[in-house]
Amino acid sequence: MKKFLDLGLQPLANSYILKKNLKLKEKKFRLVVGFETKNFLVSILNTVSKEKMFNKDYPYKSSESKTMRSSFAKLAKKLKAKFKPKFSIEIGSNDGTFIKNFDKDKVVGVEPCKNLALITKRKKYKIYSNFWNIDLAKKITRKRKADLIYSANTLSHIKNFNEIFKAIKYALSNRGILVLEDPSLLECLKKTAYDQFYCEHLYVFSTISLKKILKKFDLEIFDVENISTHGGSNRYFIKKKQNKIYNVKRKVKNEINKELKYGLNNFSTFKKFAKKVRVSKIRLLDIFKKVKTQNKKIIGYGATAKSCTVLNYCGINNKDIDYFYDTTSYKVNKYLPGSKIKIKKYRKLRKNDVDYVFLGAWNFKDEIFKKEKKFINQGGKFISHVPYPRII
Ligand code: JHZ
Repeated sequence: MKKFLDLGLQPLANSYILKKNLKLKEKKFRLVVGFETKNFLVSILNTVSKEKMFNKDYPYKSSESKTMRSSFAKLAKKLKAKFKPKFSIEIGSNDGTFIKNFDKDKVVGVEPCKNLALITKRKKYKIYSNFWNIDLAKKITRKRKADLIYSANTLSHIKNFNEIFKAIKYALSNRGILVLEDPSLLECLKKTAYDQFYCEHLYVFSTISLKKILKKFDLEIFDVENISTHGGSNRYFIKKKQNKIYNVKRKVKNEINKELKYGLNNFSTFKKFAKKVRVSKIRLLDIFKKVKTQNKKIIGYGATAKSCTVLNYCGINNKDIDYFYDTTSYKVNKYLPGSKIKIKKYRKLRKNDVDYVFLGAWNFKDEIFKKEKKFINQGGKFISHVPYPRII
């Protein structure tokens, strides 16, 4: 593992602080990112235990954005029509935004965060509130194997590949497919979106790295789609090697060629990226300084896990940003880890209240700009650090 990026001491991204705990010392870890030359895998070096990150108070809910709700609904419709799964499993079902598009007797969810599992259980879906592993795979598929396993923004959060993919292979029926969706390393590098790295994102996958990992389990990618969610993700369609129902599409080779052309197999590419990250920090701080000297008020929009990395890496705190707006009830009235910026219940932006808005949820820029059209028309401005620090 060769290190290429040091994002400094970071708190746990989704550990929003209660007011009464503001004075307590936060647990921090050094966020260092490295490249494994053998597998071309990019991952963070110091990891935090899964139980610390994914617990009964997990704050992130997929249903908070219209973009995700409609992306999941559209995908569910497509998967049902194309693959006709009799039984499906979702690994990391969050608050049920995806599985609610399936019949209750044809799907189960796996969600270790008990508060989220409960939301879906209340809607009468079968949810296993455990971490995905081989024992659970055996339990779930005792009577029937899965024709579809879906997992979005979850496998990049799990450390033990051996257990994970073995369990997936075990749980899949002979015609079964695995559909994975995670942020794309290529997009992350192209956009200098270094905030894709935080405690939960152990990996940011490339197609070339995933292909190598899957090979060890006799699994292979037969199709890939570039999708816009979470700042640019890849959706992989994966099957057992012996499954000959689906041919490997040309698109897979094209994606691999695109990544090789960009140099995702070369350490020097990541050294260059790290340099761009350092420049991005300087430019973002310049913008904040400029705006602050004009006595303008800055607030944040979308108290994302990603924001944690940016704010703590750049040393931006509650002196620079008055507060954040977020629609998630679990986050409201708490404080962002490290930077200790208060999170307030979302209100539509008004130019009378605020001049500049730091876009923590830059991945939902289109959705947010649509919602805040009035503020923009009134001359309100946004600050974004992706793909490069700028005022919009
Ligand atoms: P969003 C989380 O990351 C954590 P985060 C996790 N590790 C992961 O991989 C991704 O999700 C999938 C709010 N919001 O999706 C809602 C508004 O307030 O970028 C959310 O708190 N108003 C599992 O946290 C946040 O922004 C809005 O109009 O980086 C978005 O978080 C919209 C659209 C969102 O993920």
